[in-house]
Amino acid sequence: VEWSGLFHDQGPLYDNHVEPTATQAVTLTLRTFKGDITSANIKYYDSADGQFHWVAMNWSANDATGNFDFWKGTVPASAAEKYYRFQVNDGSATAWLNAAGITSSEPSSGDFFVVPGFTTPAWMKNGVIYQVFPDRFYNGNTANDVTNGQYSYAGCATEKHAWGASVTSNAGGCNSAVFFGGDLAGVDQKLGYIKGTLGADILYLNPIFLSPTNHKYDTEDYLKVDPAFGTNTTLQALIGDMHSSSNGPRGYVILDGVFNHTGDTEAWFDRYHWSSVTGAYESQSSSYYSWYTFQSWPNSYSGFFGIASMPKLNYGSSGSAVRSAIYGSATSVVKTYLKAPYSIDGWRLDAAQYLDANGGDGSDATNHQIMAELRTAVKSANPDAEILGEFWGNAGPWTDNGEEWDGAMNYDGFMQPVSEWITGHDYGNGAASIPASQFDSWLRGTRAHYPTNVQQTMSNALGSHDTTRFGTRAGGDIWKTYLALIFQMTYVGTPTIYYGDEYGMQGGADPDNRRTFDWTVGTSTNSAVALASRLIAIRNAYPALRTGSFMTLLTDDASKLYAYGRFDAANRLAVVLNDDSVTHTVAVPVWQLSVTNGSRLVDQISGTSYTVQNGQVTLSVNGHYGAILAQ
Ligand code: ARE
Ligand code: CA
Repeated sequence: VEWSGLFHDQGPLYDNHVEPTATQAVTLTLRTFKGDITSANIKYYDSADGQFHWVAMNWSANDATGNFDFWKGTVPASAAEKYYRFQVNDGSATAWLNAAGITSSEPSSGDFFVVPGFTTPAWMKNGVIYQVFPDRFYNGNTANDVTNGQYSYAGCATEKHAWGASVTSNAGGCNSAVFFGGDLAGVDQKLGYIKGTLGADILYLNPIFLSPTNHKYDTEDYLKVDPAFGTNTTLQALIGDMHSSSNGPRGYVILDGVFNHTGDTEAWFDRYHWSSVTGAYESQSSSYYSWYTFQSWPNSYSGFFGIASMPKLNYGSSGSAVRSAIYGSATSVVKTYLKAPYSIDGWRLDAAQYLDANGGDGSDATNHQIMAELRTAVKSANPDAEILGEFWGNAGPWTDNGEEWDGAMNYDGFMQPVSEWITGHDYGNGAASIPASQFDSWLRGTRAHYPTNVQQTMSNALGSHDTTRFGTRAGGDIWKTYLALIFQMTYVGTPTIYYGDEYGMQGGADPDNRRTFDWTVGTSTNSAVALASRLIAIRNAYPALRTGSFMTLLTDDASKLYAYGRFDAANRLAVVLNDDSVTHTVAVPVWQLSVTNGSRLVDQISGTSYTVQNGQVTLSVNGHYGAILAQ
């Protein structure tokens, strides 16, 4: 069997129902070299009966170039989740194909998923996220800036610093009480930049509810926007302007849901006795006592990573008061913001893996039960809302049954491989840059963790408020940001720009990764911003870059080149990336995409046009740059 002819994924040309209902059978297409095989089978596991089943495939057609055969087979409809792989035979040899790759012996993991009834939001698949850490983006209202002592009841002196001042020079170890004045009015005033200049249409805001710290991951009141960021009315105005199509595309808003823990100033806890409510910390007969978990009241209690200012919520069992307050009831936090007058479009679930009962760490079935209930609550308020979990590894346990999250922050399937390939930053594969072939197999392996509709809504960021800045990993080389942006905007998953990464903002670990946005650099005339804007426009122009197939075309470890196809019924694109510091001439095998000789392909970045000869396009690509060839 010629392995280089074999192809299948759940793109529109290879799977007729990527999000099947329980009554839709799924017809799968498998590609082989013409005449290469004598038989092909789908072997699928059906979770309803716990058995494997075989479906013989039939030859169906050739491609337009005559190089390939297409075989088809159908997995019958049912409500049950299924997993499939292919077996192909050429009379003497057998090969196996699944999402993890091609093998000569049968694989035991990495199968493609069929999850009937599971849909993820189309706007998330087709959008671009811009992530804002509100205190540091833009000060739109100086009247609400923090005043010294504003949150002094929380035990740390509040400090207002000048825009642009270093974030590392914080006094007294109270890093989180240092403010710069950014706010929601500022974000609203800069939507022309986010939606207009860049073309991003999804706003993800780090926490905005009342809390004494700049990051606000220690919530004091979930139903109140922090006064230093604005009012609940300011939030409504910002959401309204994101939803409006008058200042750019119709947009969406995702808020940070910090539901594993509250702050210790939350009235339910009230460690500093400011509230008239009797909090759990204040009395064992408090009606909120059971909302937290005390090992020894009052000073020993479960918290996020044991941090005293972040006491963990005790979710108890189904129907508990905490579950009801956070997501269950009509007036719960989750539903309040999903409904009018806010109408947010999704929640990013902070530290989602840890939500649990009785101070547990989330590693048992309780966490999944809570997440499934939370999904039901979210979708009941808005069926089109996004549930984006925070997890740093394989998030499959929360996504793959279609009952919990829609997607997750993609650290191990995007940020880490991109950084290891382009910057050599060590995430476990040594200090040197990994070869293109390893980059490709890393990407394939992590895609295989998820159903296709989850892959398409994974949040693909170069960095976040929890990591070093990509610009710093790249050693300040803006060309590495260019290359990373070209990959990000052409890869599978929702591109996510952490404010400032579009111009290569520098920054080390927390809190230095939260510097103030430099509005003298972040403008349409900045070369990286202009490239990001161009790339988003290209992504928006071609559905194939969002929901099309992904096919590896070339890995060249010596010259550090990588090329892949993105395609659907309407368009075939070939993306070429050069991770070397010098220009290379590269012959891209576009025959793999069934592009015919004599066809003209145009690089959507430079506008240069090329003609296909001998099944290839030959072009010269600058170091740390790329091309997006489209027919
Ligand atoms: C503050 C200081 C830090 C200091 C820390 C501990 O800024 O310098 O090290 O306190 O004293 C929020 C704030 C942080 C703050 C923290 C504690 O944003 O600035 O740190 O609260 O007060 C793990 C968790 C994951 C978590 C990351 C940071 O699993 O949930 O650690 N991320 C979320 C948010 C954070 C937020 C919180 C949680 C708390 O995104 O911003 O912090 O609400 C591996 C592991 C992961 C681990 C990851 C990173 O990959 O597998 O589990 O994530 O490393 O460490
Ligand atoms: Ca302000």
